[in-house]
Amino acid sequence: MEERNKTLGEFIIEKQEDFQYSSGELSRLINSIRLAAKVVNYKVNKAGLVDIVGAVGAQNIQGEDQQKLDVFANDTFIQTLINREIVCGIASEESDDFITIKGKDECHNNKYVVLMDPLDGSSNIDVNVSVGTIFSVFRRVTPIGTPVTIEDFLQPGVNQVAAGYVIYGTSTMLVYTTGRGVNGFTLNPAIGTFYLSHPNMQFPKDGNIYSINEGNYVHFPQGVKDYIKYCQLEEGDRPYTSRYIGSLVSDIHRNMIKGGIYIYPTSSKAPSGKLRLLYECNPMAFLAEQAGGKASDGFGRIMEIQPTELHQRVPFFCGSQNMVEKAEEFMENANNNL
Ligand code: AHM
Ligand code: MG
Repeated sequence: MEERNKTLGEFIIEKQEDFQYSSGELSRLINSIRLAAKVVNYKVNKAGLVDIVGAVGAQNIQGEDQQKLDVFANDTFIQTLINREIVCGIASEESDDFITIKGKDECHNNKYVVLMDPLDGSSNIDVNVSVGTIFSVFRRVTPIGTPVTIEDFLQPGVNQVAAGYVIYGTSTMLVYTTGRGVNGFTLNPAIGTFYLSHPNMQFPKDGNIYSINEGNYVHFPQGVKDYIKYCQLEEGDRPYTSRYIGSLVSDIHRNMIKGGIYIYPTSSKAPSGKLRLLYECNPMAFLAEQAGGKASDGFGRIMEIQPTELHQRVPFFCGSQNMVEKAEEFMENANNNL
């Protein structure tokens, strides 16, 4: 019989067997994300065809209420996770506060919370550029059977049990980790099945791509300015090349495959940076580390930051290990010279 790639469903079952005593909840959770991703993918793909990119509350030509795609993605992921009764709480970049989920018999019996950015980079939709969903999973810290509290969500990234992203690109992929490496699955849209296409993804130790919004250059800290100049210097394997889509999932995905660094630093315009620790940086940091890369706030490990609020922003340096370490060196030197 001809060998074919494993499907995501088969992969999940196989991995579930590795955890002999686990209840299968995490597998079911990944399964729900797979389903929601397919629904969102379908809508994202139609974005250019139907009149869907308008503002919330506006009406389309048929007189129906329009829903923006990021709102649609948010509702789809939340509804799928609620329907399947797998998580006890959800926090989303789209909502001010977290949601408590009761589950069967009005009890709070599930043990996982999910934090997500349902459609990151959504400003790119209008111009047909790839966007993504990012998710992060933690075991709750408060007792099972009680409603979740903010404590369950404000956990450092090192406590993550799973994280991943979906990239709605030239093809749609789901890339995730449960702490045993990173695997990528590509959707076959004809039959709606994800196939294992990128087993054991690895960030090259070095790279020659730097990804940063250079339009903000004058507002960057000195260490970042110095690092950019270093990237541009003609020496050894430099100058590096610059690639910036402005869609975090796409920029990280490319750099993970080709080798590179993504930076969203603090600036005089955004003193804490732009990206959110809980919905964007922690999950990307977990994936990066699991793939042999590195994620830092310029001085220390992203995943060791103790969050203080749900929508906290942090500077983000993520990518090939040697490149991130070099950027950290520049940050430290600039600080020492203050
Ligand atoms: P969003 O969560 O509002 O979509 O913003 C996050 C996005 C990232 O995907 C991207 O890397 C970054 O913002 C781009 O920001 P900028 O346009 O300032 O370069
Ligand atoms: Mg976002």
